[in-house]
Amino acid sequence: MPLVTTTEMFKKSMKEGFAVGAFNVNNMEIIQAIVDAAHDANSPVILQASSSAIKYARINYLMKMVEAALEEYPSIPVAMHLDHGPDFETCRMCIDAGFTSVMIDGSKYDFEENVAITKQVVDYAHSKGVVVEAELGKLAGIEDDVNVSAADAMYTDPSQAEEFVRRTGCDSLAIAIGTSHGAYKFKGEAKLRFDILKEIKGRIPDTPIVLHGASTVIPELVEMCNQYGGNIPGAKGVPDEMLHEASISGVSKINVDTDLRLAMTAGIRKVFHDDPSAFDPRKYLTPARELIKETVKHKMIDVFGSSNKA
Ligand code: TD3
Ligand code: ZN
Repeated sequence: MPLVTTTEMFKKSMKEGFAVGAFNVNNMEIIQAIVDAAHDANSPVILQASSSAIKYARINYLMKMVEAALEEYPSIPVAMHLDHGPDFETCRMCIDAGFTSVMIDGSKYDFEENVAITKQVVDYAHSKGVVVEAELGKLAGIEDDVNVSAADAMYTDPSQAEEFVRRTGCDSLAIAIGTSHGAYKFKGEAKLRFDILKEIKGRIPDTPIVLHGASTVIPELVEMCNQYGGNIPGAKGVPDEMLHEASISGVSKINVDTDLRLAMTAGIRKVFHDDPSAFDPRKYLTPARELIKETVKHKMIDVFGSSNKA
């Protein structure tokens, strides 16, 4: 089937209590690993690219590879999404290039400015049949192009969320309940504000909720990186149990990038460690691709509950 928007998958996710994984892509191996996993799990899937990923891979290459994936797996619903769209122009470029979903991240602005820029993107996107994710509240940590210090981290205000969705007409809303981007999410115990999620869900029950910064920072992958020459001490993410809880508590989209990066790096490091004479990219990218696929499958089947929901 052609690329789909997230509308139907989110409707199903809210009705049946599961979350759809949104995985960041920037090269062929990552795209293949994710759609192979979606096929094996019979799961809907969202492929997403940030503006820096688009700069890296080039938009036409990304779209052509995604097109190839659709041809390979015609029965899997796939949405193509812009992650953290920084401005109207970038959103428009992606909409015009065939993305079926865009995020406008106005969380760096004050409330009124966020409403205004989001509304501008919604008007254009909807005129082209494309859906829009917006963000209210601030995540701590480092986003690809955005740098928000932990002190600025701000949970989403539920009453503001209601007004924001009503005034912008956005199709889904990313919220801040304690997650953050990258490999260092928590110093001590992992803690998410499920009480805030519940309150938001109570006020906007029909709006799909999105969780950013939701990688588990899978300990086995971190250990594997470190065992084979890496140095990533003290990394910590959101435990699987909490992501599962979120999946059955009204979160419809869960974003994962860091775990894919770790899987790729761990796979490549192991080959170089085991065989320092290796220099055929296929030799070190094949196990890396396999490790990404297993990581994505695990999330779909064991954590998000999206398997057999295609
Ligand atoms: O938007 N993203 C992906 C880009 C952030 C850079 O890692 C996410 O929300 C995923 O966050 P995580 O937990 O994978 O870093
Ligand atoms: Zn994000």
